Amino acid sequence: MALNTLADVFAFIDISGKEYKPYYKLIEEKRALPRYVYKCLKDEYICDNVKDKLACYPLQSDCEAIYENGPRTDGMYMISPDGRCPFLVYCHMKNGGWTVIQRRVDGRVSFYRPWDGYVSGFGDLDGSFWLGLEKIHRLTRDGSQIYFDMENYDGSRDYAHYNVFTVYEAATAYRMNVDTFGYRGSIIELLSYHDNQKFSTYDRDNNASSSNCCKDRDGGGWWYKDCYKLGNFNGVYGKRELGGIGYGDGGHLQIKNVEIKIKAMYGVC
Ligand SMILES: [Ca+2]
Repeated sequence: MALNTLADVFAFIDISGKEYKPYYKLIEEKRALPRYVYKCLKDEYICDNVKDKLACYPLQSDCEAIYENGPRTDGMYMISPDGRCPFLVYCHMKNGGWTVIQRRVDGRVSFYRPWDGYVSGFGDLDGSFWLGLEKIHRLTRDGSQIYFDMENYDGSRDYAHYNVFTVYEAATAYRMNVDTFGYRGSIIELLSYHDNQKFSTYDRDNNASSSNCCKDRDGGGWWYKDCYKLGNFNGVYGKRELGGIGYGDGGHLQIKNVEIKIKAMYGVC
């Protein structure tokens, strides 16, 4: 039995339809499913202890693997990239299954968050959210594509697609590596400006800028350098000036909505 969907998980832990609903809400709002699943498995909340059970009930490693195993519907799925603690993600099943790591569609979720928030993730997987650096690291450690899907204020769309993207482990302050090989996009290539940068938040300034890119520019956490080109996607929603969501290319270009998604890379190196 594969635990790909929420329904699979709840079937597995044998919760009736009635009891299902409040926990579903809990998952959406508090991201509390793993702890609850473990509890139901009569286990401690220690990832290693669950490993054997995960092996018995294998999770898929990402949205692409789920896609290849059948489900083709956009939505929330349970994954484990490495056999360790499973977590929920939002999958875009167009073009073979992309795992969404960030989305901005409204101002209901504040992205001005401290380091710990950016590490563990926050928001609503159905709405605006940041998946979390530790999860992004686990998803990209073996190399990943990354796709930025941007909606401008005039309704037009832009994109930027990289074939090589990795986020390193916590000890490196989640340093990011990007390669421009095979870059495709409707905007000029800008992410390489951030290559090899550590992640910064307002309470953890890991960048070369003499300013605090987050505090001074309302940035919500990024692989800032001095401070950004691509981009300020975790900036203030709806702010149409410096500090708002957007990117810099000799000036700050505002965008309304953005979605960032990843998929394993292969056949490009
Ligand atoms: Ca700084």
